[in-house]
Amino acid sequence: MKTAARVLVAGIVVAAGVSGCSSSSTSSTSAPASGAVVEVAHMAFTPNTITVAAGETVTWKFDDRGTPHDVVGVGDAKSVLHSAPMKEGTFSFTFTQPGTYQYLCTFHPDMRGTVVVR
Ligand SMILES: [Cu+2]
Repeated sequence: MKTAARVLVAGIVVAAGVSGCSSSSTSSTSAPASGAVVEVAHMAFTPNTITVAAGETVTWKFDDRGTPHDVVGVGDAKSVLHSAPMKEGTFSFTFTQPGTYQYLCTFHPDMRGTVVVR
């Protein structure tokens, strides 16, 4: 628990894998360091829906044992949110406009996720 706070300060949330803690209470954080991480593994985006503040960066962390995935916006989001296919590594996108952004993996269209920007 206290380790999580320390990791947030360091800004390396990716390495910690924020599995246990809900990120919904961090919206008032003044630091611009990105805290929103979506894990791309086991044929799914986790968490499936993530809420961030406008100006915040979401990082997708790809690690699905050699299975390629991507992050492509649905509808209007398609022109802005578009990662390369990745088997591992990270893709980051900074959301500046409030709204609801739905996205999917073009390899596996059943893999879907949502980013809510306030
Ligand atoms: Cu996929």
